[in-house]
Amino acid sequence: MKLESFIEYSQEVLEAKKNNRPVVALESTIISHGMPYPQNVETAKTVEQIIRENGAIPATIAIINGKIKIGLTENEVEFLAKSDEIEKASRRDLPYLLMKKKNGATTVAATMICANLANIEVFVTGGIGGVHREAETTMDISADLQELARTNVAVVCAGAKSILDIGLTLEYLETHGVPVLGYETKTLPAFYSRTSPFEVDYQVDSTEEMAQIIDTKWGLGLDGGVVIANPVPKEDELAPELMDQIIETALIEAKKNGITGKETTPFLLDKVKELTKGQSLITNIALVKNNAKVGAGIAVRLHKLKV
Ligand code: PSU
Ligand code: MN
Repeated sequence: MKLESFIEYSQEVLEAKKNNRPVVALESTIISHGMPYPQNVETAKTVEQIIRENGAIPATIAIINGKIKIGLTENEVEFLAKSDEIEKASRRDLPYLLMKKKNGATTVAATMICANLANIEVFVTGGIGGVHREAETTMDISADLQELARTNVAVVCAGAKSILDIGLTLEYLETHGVPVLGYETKTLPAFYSRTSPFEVDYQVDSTEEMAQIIDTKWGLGLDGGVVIANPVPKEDELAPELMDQIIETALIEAKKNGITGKETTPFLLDKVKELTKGQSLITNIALVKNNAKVGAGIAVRLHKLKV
């Protein structure tokens, strides 16, 4: 099978490619499994718009009817947002879903793979997966980390959530040579909060320099991704102490309900939303929008380095 037979581009992305414009990838698990309807559709559309306003072209990625879609129509976004028959698609799921002509919402790992196939170098999301708490016995380590270790896509996120073991997540990334860069911050943000007890590898204060570091990494032949951690805006932040408590409760609930595997992250996100009375969703939306701005800036600058 030829690679091209698996991939379909939206009109907008095709034109961007033809006119040599910078493109930013967006994931779809956040739409199907990360946020409720209708906030998921609204956020997906707004984020695309922010990317356009900041000089790049958005390419939301998903598996629809067995095809890797690079760029989605409004109807496709709506479908992913509403249907409860969308698989959560990570690296291991791609062959089956494509062969069976299924629908899948791509995780960070799968979106990186698809972006890379489409020559897209910058990808904006909310939060990456990581090493889960108690991974020393459960072995629950997100495939996102493996992907960051091997696939050349820069991922803009709001740091790592404390549903994860943030310290172990950073150790994993260090072992695999994945730079963790803080955008205007020297502490690693914890998704809902601007800070965590951990430091990033380097603080970088401009999208220009971010682009130069990414370009240098790949120029050296150092394969793998880069994590750009961008803190949630101050006005949308949730207090770290409050979130720690809530996350503890959510983790206990997950254990009680016997939640494991791919269900874990969506379950925890939903519980956190319930326990914060929807506040976490507002924060989640705000941070993704903020990441879109920074990600588009990096894509534009990275693109300039190549022409
Ligand atoms: N974190 C969020 N929202 C999300 C996810 C993570 O705040 O929607 C999704 C991403 O798609 C990420 C995936 O790639 O969860 C990780 O899942 P797992 O831990 O099962 O690898
Ligand atoms: Mn997992």
